Amino acid sequence: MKKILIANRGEIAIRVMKTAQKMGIKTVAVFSTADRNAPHVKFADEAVCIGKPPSNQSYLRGDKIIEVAKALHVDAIHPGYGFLSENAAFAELCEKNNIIFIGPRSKAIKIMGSKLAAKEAVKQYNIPMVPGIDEAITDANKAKVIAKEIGFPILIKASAGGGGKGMRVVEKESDLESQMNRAISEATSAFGDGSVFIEKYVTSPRHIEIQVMADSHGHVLHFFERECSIQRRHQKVVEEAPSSVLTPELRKKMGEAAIKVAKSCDYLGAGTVEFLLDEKHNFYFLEMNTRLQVEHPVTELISGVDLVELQIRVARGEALQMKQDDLKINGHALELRVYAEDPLNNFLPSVGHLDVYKLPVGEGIRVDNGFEEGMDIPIYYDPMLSKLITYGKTREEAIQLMVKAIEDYHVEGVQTTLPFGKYVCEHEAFKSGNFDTHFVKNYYSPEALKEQTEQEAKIAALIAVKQYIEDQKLLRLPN
Ligand code: MV4
Repeated sequence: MKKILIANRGEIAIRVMKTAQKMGIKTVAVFSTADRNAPHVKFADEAVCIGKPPSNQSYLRGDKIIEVAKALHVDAIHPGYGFLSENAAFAELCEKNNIIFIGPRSKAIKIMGSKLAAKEAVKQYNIPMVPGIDEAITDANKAKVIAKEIGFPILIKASAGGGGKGMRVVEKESDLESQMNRAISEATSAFGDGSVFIEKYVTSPRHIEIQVMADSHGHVLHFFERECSIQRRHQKVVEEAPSSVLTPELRKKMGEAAIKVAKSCDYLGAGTVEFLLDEKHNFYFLEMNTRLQVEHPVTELISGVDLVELQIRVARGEALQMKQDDLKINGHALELRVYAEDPLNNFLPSVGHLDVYKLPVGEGIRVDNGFEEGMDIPIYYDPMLSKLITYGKTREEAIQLMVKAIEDYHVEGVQTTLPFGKYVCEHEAFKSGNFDTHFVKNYYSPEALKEQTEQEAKIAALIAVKQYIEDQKLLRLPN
């Protein structure tokens, strides 16, 4: 593999290129006219414009990207996350054109893209799943019988849904029929597939996912868990590894379950198996994401591996060299997604010009960044500026480092989620490790953030005054 094309933009395009460079592989960037001067374009060995700013005229144009790849004699395409990364048709198009898709085979993408097909695939593997049904349901009377068996509250999910889209909680029987009809029509219009199913609603779960990697020689390894419960409207905001609630025994069980999920669909490459963990620490398989995830760096820091390097190696047919028992957790890592969004104004996108943009540096600090001072943030794409990642010997150290790194991250021109990240890191529930997926809803409000910011400003002012008085004394001047 001499040359790869990165079918993506922003921080993840740069992240992939860094590893390719390290491995002596040439890189090709593709870009839209909105990204003409973007860092990922400058970073690559070659770069080709593929269209107008909207994604469906550029980063989603699989046909154009293949055309560029063929013209520049590219051996493989890395899709990053989002865009074409979980598009089975694109993976197939690569295969047909003799270009390696750095990711799973299209069959695995297809199976895991459907929650019902995923349940079907893992059926024989003894993977714990939330009580519920494993086929699409349309008859409200049947649904009522099932719901009574499982017990309320129940959750209606769309088979084709993802990231919480098309989910409905039903508390009581009298709401079931109307909620089900709504879920079906919502799923039909959003995904072109009205299949819905029913599960017991786990009321206060943690969201824990396991990183897996599979080669083409039948080896599948897991690289431990990531705790992703701190999310807002299904958008993750803070992730960490390891989770503070997993015991070595539970970690081993979940890791083994994740490996079986990967085996059930003949997986290849990097994947993530999502689980819910209830209050009694029972775990349930939810779904598998068939891509490199945004939050992969926390896993890299605690396991000491370069996941992109492993992706490239297994894509070119190499066997994984390490054994499961060689893998150990070292230290603790946190990641904050830094978005150009205003935490004081309902997280509205705050696009504009980056007048000041200075990143924190130092031991234990990693910033996977896609922006530069002086740039405009395009309105066409996800407003994530970077991922701020900290690594320490202990969880406390990683949290302390995160607070310091947030203070050393200087952005002017747009509002960001940095103050929100600091609020989370300083919150008692977060520090204690005792939280679930309802953390943001339960503990965050703009007022609470303002209150904390004002308190800190007051304390800083008092310290400054005290210092001033001390200095005056030293100089024996009247204050
Ligand atoms: C659930 C659940 C409770 N019970 N399933 C949300 C996204 C999708 N991947 C699955 N999700 C959930 N499924 C049952 N049976 C709660 C959620 C959920 C959630 C899961 C992970 C992270 C954040 C979440 C926020 C709200 C709901």
